[in-house]
Amino acid sequence: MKDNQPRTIYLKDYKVPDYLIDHTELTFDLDPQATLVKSRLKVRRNPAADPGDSGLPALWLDGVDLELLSVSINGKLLPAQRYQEMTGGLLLAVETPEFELEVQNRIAPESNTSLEGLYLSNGMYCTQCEAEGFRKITFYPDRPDVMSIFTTTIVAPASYPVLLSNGNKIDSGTTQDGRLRVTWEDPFAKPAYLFALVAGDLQYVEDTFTTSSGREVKLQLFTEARNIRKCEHAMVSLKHAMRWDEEVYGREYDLDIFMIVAVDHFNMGAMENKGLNIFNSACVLASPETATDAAFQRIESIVAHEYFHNWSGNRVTCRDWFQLSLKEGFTVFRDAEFSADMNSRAVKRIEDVTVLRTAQFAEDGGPMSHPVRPDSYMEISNFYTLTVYEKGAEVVRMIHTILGPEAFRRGSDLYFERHDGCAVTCEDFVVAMEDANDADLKQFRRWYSQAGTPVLDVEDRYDEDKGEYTLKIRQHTPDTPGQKDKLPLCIPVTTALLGADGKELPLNQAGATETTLLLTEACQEFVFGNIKERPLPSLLRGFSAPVKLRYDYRDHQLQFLMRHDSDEFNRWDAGQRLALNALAALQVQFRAGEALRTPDALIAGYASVLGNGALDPALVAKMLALPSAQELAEQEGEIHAAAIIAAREFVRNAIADALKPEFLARYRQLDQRTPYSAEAADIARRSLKNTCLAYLCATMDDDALDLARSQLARGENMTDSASALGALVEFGPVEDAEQHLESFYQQWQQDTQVVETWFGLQSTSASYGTLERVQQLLGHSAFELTNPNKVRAVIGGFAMRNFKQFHKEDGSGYEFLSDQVIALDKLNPQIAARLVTPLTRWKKYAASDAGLIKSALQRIAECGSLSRDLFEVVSKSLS
Ligand code: 0A1
Ligand code: ZN
Repeated sequence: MKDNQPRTIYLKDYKVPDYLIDHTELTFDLDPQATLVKSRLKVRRNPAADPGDSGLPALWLDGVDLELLSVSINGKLLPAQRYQEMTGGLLLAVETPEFELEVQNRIAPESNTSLEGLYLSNGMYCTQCEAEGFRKITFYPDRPDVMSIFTTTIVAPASYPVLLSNGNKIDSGTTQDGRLRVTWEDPFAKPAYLFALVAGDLQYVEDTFTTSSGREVKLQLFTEARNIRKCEHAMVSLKHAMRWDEEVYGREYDLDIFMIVAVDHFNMGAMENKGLNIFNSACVLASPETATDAAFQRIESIVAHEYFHNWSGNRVTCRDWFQLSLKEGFTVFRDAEFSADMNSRAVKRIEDVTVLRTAQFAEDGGPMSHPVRPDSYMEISNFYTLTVYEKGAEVVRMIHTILGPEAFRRGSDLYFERHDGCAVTCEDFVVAMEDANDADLKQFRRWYSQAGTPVLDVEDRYDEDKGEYTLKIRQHTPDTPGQKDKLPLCIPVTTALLGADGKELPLNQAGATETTLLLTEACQEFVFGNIKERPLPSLLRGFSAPVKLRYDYRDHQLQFLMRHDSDEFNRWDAGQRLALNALAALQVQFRAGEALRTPDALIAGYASVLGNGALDPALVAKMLALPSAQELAEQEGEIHAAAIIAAREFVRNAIADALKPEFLARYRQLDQRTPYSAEAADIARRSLKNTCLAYLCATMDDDALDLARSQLARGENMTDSASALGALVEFGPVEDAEQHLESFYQQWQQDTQVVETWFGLQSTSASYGTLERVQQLLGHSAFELTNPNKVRAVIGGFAMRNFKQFHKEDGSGYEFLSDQVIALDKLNPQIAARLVTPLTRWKKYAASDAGLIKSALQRIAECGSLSRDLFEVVSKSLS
């Protein structure tokens, strides 16, 4: 590793900025290798800053990979002794409390493969400034508490007819030498991380939205010409999101124009730049022929997420990056509720909880574990995590549960009103919730500062004579790196009690059948009186808190809950617990060298679900899905990869063989030839149909594989085609799979999004996606190491979603991943640092695997010059 190790930044060291920038005027003269950037800043001493005792402090401007050309103050070129160029920026001596600073610098967008700052994607200029990318564009106080009015002029050759930036277009024309010139002005003060610029030969679709107060907003979605037919779904989703934010949060859009641009090279899903959202193409472009239902739903939720940021993030932003969950946790909660309202609430919740349990719990128990509001970081890009986003959203959800919807809305109204135009903290959010409702969230605040997943151990007893039922709940949060001896949290546990007939028992005189128990102590008892029979508890309904709940349910009780629990989430969860019990027992049998025993209770449970025509088919599909190998790994104290794989494959095959006639009947019933629609009911139907198809194909019987072959041949929509192809790749004969893959590629090779799907189907296949095939894919003409989507599809698919091949006992998967991470780090540190994640969990694996994973990590560590991003993850994982 580097000798000059990256510095750790601490929340406790936060200081207000010394200077404010009232106005930022930027001019870009675009050129792939030599873009000229002129910035003119109106600088003013911050009255809130510490006055100090030695006059005016120097002004620090962040700047990375910039070629400095000149510095002027109040129109006069500054002599070199007045400023100092240092690693990471520029330090300027200051003589007056207010002045105009002009800086000129050059950058090379074409050589920028980090995809932070200004870069080129398929010949289109675009920017990504969150979190600290603006410093790769020009010298600036690149911190979110410096908010400024931006005016941006873009000059480019006529081959770039579309020139965009934030706000409203205020001027355009042609320069003397025939280039195009456009000026934009954003009337809302914003931090530099929300700045955006796009220049390209783009087409657009346009629509309008009339806000609740009657203002007409122009909506434009820009893409390369070949994708122009893939914009409709995002546009519809945007209008739904705009209406929903008015109705549910009273938030109206503020500019006269809202633009979205799709780009192929993008590190994340999308970015909420003011008035000019930039999207990863995969998260905005869709048509029925080319996108799966999952993609349609992802687009709806990401479009909404970015739009919602206009208030939760842009109008009210973060004071510093430790507060990231202020905008992300809140906005994820908002988009989850939006999606729940647009689709099936239970299914959305199940999907989110699955991510949380599989990946966030693993993060919270691993070397990078951190609180929702971290205390320190080396590289902030590493903290765009499931903890900050998803656990952060759960924290907001718990406030919503504890206060109730009306009180929550009062709190959010106060928060937006009180902090509009400001850069604030998570604490400010909680205080607004308290102040608006006269509530006390003192203990609740620990959710922001304590890392780790709390474990709840629940015991119960029933006193027949007294008619009293008691729940005893202990809570415990394990130690995490740098944090020991956690304090009890305030945990809402939504609960109901089921009688022998499967109905909920009344819990009070008014007849309420559900209550939210508020846990505040390490051990607490809750007594329910007037309970006429020994009940079965339905605990943590709707997953009311991000915890691991342990209660010793017997298999027959879980089957009972699967049939009767009126809380759909818990109904699904009962099935998951039943599957987890079966899979845990099978792992033990496998490791003891015993013959594996058929999981009869689980098969019976699945049979009852499959035959229940009254349930939402989307919920049935979720209930029939076994926990992934990754989720099973998260459950284990010590991970035995081979045992997990053997147990899971055995259970899947046993279910497939036992219920083949039922799967076939349901498949036939759901296989309707109706035109594609992305409505929830149709998505639900396809989802269950393709779940049935996957089980049918798992039998490897030719009649079942024929169903997949004919579904693929019909090619009615990408959901059905990709499911059929996936089943053939996983379960069909290799030559057959190869031939189908080849003809699919021939058909779709011009479509980037479909090619990404095609890569992913191969790399994640437990049977087909061997390391050799994955290595071949890296040499495929459609693969680019500089495109994060393709890296995620091939390398990420293999390392994160192909448990079987990645964990081959010879360690070849680990070696492969370390090679790729090392190569990627030179091009795109953010992506390298994310991709290394599967190696960071080495301590949880059984000794032989752990040793191999650790040495793969060590190889990376010994590489010499790692980026700050990768250094942080690797060094924390090895310590
Ligand atoms: N704020 C965006 C996502 C985003 C985050 C970080 C980035 O670079 C480090 C880029 C985009 C969102 O939440 O959608
Ligand atoms: Zn976000």
